Amino acid sequence: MSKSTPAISSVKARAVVTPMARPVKNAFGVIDVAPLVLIDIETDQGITGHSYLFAYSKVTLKPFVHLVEEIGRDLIGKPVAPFELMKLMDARFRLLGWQGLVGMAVSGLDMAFWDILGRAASKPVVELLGGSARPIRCYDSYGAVEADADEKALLRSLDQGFKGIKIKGGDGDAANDERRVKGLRRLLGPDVALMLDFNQSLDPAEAKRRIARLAPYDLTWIEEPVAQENLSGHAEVRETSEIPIQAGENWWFPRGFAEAIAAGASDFIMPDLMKVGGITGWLNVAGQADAASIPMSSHILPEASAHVLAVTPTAHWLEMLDCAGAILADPIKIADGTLTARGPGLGLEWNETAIAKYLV
Ligand code: SMN
Ligand code: MG
Repeated sequence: MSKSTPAISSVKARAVVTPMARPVKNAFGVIDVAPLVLIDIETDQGITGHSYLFAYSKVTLKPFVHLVEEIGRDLIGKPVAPFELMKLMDARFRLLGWQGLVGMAVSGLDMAFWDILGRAASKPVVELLGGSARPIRCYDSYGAVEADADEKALLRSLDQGFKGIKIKGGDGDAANDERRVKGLRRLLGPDVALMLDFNQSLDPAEAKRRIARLAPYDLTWIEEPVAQENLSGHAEVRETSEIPIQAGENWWFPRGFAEAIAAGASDFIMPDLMKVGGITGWLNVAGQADAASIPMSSHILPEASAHVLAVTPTAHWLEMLDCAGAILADPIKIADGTLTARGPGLGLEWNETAIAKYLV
């Protein structure tokens, strides 16, 4: 029973650029490949922890890999105690600041720490956290799709049991958004949740105008209508919106959520494990959301999100957007529109043959 906590012996990172299962057209362009940073942390007990980060840009991949390894090098010999390590990394980067690649690296390391603890206990992370693996309701996440051109894929999502579909807007004018939403609502029928993501593309006045036009289509949420750092702008949009506002994928660490909640920026929140401070940061925000009665969803990283949403008191929706399936030995499977966490740890095993193919 009294096995000691594993200690970190090495931290390695690799970059891959993999094909996306489905390109995601948004207000700023098309995401058609997934630049990923894969993290492997070895310990003195022979257990290796894994996590991955969606790096957004190919341009910053190399410095990102270097950053993960350098931050990790500083932690060699330390016991894998995520809470302690988070405090240490907070202190290390307090003066530099950790919004940006540093924060994503810290979050990725935290996820791999929890993976190690799960593997050491031969348990899925969700059980370490006091929960149990249970089916989490998912929505299928699309780009700027059209009811007619993308009908086949959308109907397949419904066949898979998805009860929610998210699409993007803001890539054209207000009439374009309305035409798309109207078409989707007609195709999906009244019982499927439909969400619209503006990816920060509007200013508050324009957002208010556009959202007013969308009121008849029973949207579950409007996501990131304005710039993520414009908390008062979010609150302003929310004040007149008949549709709930959703945001959080670009808010940093628990403190960022405390500020956003205090500003009344959003009806719902959706932290991204890569920006909220990994599992450790997520747990903090889950407590904030519970105390404030705010429904909480995830952003990408479906594998790890299935673990933490199962211990999130106000769990709302899991975003199904597959960025890593191409390099995982056992990619996630949707069952009747739900995803269930798998172990040991976070349940991530690499497909080394695929990694060799996509390695940068
Ligand atoms: C999004 C962000 C990053 C990658 C893919 C998709 C988007 C979402 O904002 O919410 O899915
Ligand atoms: Mg989004």
